[in-house]
Amino acid sequence: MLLKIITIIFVLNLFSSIAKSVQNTQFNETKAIIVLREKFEILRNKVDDLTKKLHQSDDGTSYARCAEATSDQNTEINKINGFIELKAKFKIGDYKIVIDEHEKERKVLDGGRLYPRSCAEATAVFKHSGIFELMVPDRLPFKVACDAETEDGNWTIILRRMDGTVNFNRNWKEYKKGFGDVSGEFFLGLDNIHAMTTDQKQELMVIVEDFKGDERYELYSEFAIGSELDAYNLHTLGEATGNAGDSLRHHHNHKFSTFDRDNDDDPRNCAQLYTGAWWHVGCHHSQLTGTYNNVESGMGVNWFHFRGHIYSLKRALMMIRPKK
Ligand SMILES: [Ca+2]
Repeated sequence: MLLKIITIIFVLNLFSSIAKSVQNTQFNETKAIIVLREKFEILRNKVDDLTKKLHQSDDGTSYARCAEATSDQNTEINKINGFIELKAKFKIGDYKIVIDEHEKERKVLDGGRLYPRSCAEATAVFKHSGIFELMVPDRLPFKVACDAETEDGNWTIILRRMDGTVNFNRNWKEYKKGFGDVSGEFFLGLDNIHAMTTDQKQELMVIVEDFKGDERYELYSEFAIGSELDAYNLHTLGEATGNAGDSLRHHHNHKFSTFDRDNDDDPRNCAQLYTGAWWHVGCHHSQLTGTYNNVESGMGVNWFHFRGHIYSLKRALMMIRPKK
């Protein structure tokens, strides 16, 4: 018990000294602030875990002693954290860096923001497809795959299926955050997609390909999803044009569901039943998150108006770009 209290106090002291060093920095490098804030969060979580463990294994006396011993540090830490937030926000207005993740090359531009807010901005600088870091308001920077070629480029890829190497049958938390490998199969994450579609009006391109090499597309003039509070509702879906068929219309104005978060309109749990998280209704006309190569009805990577439910597509892409 004593050891746990000592550990908590030690971590809190470490935490406090990092916070002080951040406070005393002149903030020449905003990226450094972001890294420090991440360390800060890790330490905060560690303290929370230790406190919880102590609470669970204790009759109350030691926990009270520990809380007393650490309350001043906690107050100070919260104060400093608020200060860091403010400073970070202030610096983010100062300059813009575009990093080409393949070449490890970076270009600094005058004015604007710290990072490009879309692939349109990133590829305007580098003139080619690649992996870049973006940042949109209220989000930490995140890596994305940009497509500078398809139909005049400027696309940020938000979902890609191509070889079945990544498991897409995942829970709410993982869909919220995003997963996979931006060089291969991945999902960008619902929070990032919400932030991007809120920051700027976006159009959506869906590309689907079967195993015979027949490639189709469907372009939506507008696309936006709600926040987590709204279960990432697909509230905006503009006019569709293309030759793949409009298999997303059915999902317009529906909430997102995962196997552990059933927000569909069906007595069943669609995401669990069809092994794919989507804006399920009762259940789906499309499910680009389905199980790769699974040709059982509705289980695979489906785009109903192209190859129906008893077919799993070879390749599927969803990508967005700011509307002109
Ligand atoms: Ca249900």
